[in-house]
Amino acid sequence: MGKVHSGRVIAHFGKSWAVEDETGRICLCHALRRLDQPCVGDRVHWEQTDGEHGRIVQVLPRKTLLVRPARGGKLRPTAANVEQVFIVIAPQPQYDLLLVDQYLVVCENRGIAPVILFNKIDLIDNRKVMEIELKPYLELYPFHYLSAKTGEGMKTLKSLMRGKTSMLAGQSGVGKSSLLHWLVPDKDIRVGELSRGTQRGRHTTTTAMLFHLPEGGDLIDTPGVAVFGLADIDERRLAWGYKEFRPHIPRCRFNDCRHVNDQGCAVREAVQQGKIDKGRYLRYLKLREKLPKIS
Ligand SMILES: Nc1nc2c(ncn2[C@@H]2O[C@H](COP(=O)(O)OP(=O)(O)OP(=O)(O)O)[C@@H](O)[C@H]2O)c(=O)[nH]1
Ligand SMILES: [Mg+2]
Ligand SMILES: [Zn+2]
Repeated sequence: MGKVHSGRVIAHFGKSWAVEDETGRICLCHALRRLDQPCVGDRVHWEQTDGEHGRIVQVLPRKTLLVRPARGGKLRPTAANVEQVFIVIAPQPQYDLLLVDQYLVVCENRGIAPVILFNKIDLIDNRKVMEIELKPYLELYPFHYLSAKTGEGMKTLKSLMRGKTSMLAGQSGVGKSSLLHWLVPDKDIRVGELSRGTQRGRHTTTTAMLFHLPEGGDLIDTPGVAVFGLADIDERRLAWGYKEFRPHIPRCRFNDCRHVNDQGCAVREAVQQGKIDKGRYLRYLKLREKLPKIS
């Protein structure tokens, strides 16, 4: 047994993990088989096996965990200790509020704070028109405008990310990579270095990776959006993930109220009274239909 070091997993390639120690040195590690599979963002204990290699001997308790579906109906850890998710929307491609709600529900259920970023604000002439449709979101969550093209709002974004572990989410084409470019100027250099170490350059775009922000804090980039799927969300969690439903749910007549057309549903009543936005409620019903069916 060598000396045990502390570190953080900054990239995951198949059966090996790049672990960074306090001094910034990166070591490629494998993991003891009995361990819960480590993932990017994990804080770990590891020991050196030879000059450049090591072995993860312990995964420290996670504050939050995002998972994705894997073979055999299992869930695989994908990003750990993410504190906030920035949900990026844009006027082009036209934002999809059902998808935004899905991201929000996953964040709420995973204990992660969501922030909504409206990117490509340079394409908008009149913010007022759009704000009517987005009003419930402006009221429920932190909401910021920005442009990765002109740089508007980037200073605010940087300050929001300072000192925390964040992630960007959003449909294809909204500008996540463009934002990442602003936030992590030396991203490509780091990715290149890690790829050389693992001889897996071709695969880097499919690898989850953690980047340090110049002003402090970290940003995790994961390929695809599988971590925001509804694989582990059931009916009860879905309703709870609509945070404005929460004060009403305990007042539903039945404990197992589905908030659909159940008698004495306080959520529906709140919708009728205009206390809950109707659009959000209708999207709740749609997401409910998308939930994996319990057999
Ligand atoms: N006008 C304008 N265009 C932008 C802005 N941000 C990004 N774009 C453009 O939008 C397109 C898509 O941007 P990307 O950063 O590749 O989007 P992405 O979210 O990474 O997309 P995927 O990788 O497919 O998920 C590119 O042509 C960008 O130049 C912006 O603030 N304003
Ligand atoms: Mg991209
Ligand atoms: Zn109800």
